[in-house]
Amino acid sequence: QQIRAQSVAVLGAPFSRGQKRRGVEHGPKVIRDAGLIERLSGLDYSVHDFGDLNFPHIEKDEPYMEVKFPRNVGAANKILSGAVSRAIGAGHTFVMLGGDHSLAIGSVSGHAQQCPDLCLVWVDAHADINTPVISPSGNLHGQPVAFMLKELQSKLPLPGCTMPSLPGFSWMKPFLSSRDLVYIGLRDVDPGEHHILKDLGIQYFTMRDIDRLGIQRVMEATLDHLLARKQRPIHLSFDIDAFDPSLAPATGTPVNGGLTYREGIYITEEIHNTGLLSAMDLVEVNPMLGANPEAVEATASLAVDVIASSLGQTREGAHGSNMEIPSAK
Ligand code: 4U7
Ligand code: MN
Ligand code: MN
Ligand code: MN
Repeated sequence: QQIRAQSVAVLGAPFSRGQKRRGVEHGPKVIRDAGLIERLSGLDYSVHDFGDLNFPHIEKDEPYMEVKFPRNVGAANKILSGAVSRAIGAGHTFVMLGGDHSLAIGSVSGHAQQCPDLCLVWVDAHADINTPVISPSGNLHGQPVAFMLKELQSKLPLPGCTMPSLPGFSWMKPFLSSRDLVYIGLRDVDPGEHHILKDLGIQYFTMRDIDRLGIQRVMEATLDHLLARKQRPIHLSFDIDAFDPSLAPATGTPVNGGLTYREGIYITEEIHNTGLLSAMDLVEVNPMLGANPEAVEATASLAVDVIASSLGQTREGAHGSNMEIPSAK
C-alpha cells in the first residue's frame, strides 16, 4: 500500500503585547533552536517551516477600559488567523509557536474557519477566560477563551454587543460553544473566571482533579466529553506554564504545583492517539525569564517534547512495517 507522508506546518508568532513582560516574543526562536524541525522530520512528517509572522507595531495604542494594547493584539491575531486558515486549508497539521497566549484568539479562530466543528483542549495553569470587564490585570493573554465563546458574546465588547467594540477586534466574532472546550491543569483561577466556568458548566480538570483521579482517567473523561457524540478535529492549546515551574521556569506567570513531565507527555500521547489533532499552540516560553541559560534550554526542550509527542513521538518506540530482524550470518 501507499502511505503518503503527513505534512506539518510550523509557524512562529513572535508577539508579546498580550502581557507586560518582554521576551516572550523570542519563544519561536528558542523552540526552533532546541531542535523542533529536526525532531518532527525524524517522525516522518514532511515539515513546512513557514518562518515567523511579521506583525505591525501600532504606536498609538491606549488602553481601552482596562485592556492593554488592544489594537496591537487585535491586528496580530487577525494576521495569524488568516495564516492558520490558509495552512489548514492546504491540508497541513498546524503548529503555532508563541508568543503569549493572546495569540490563541487568532490561532483557534483561523482553525475554526476551516473546521467549524472543532473542539478545544486547553492545557494551562490558568483558565484565560477573563472578559475585559472582569480581568484583574487587563492583559489579553488572560482573556483569549472569553473572546471565543458564543455564550459570552453579550458580555464582550465586540460587534453585535451593546458595548462599544474593542479597537482592533472588529474582524472577529465568537465561534465556540462552551461544551466543546475542556481545561486540564488549572490551579490559578480568578473569581470572575471561576464564576464563568461554573455558570457555563465548562468541563475542567484542575491539578487537584489530577491528584484525585490520575492523568489516565482525566484524559479518558476529556476525550469522552469532546468526542463521544462524534469524531471531530482537535485544537490543542498548550501553555508551557501548565508544567511545574521546576520543569518550565522560563515563563511569565509560573504557578507552583504543576504537571509532572510524565503527566504532560501522557496528555499529548493521548491526544495524538485519537488521530484527530488538527492544530496546536505552544505558548508562553519566555527566554528572558530563566535564571540562567540552562533554565531556558530546559523549558525550550520541554516545549519540543510536547510538540513532538502531540505529533506521534512515543515513549515505547516505533518501527516501520517493512522491518525485519536481520539473521545472523
Ligand atoms: B496565561 C491572570 F490575573 N489570570 O488574567 C490574568 F492571574 O496565558 C493571569 O495563562 C493570566 O499565562 C495568565 O492576568 C495568562 C492573573
Ligand atoms: Mn498560563
Ligand atoms: Mn495561558
Ligand atoms: Mn503564563
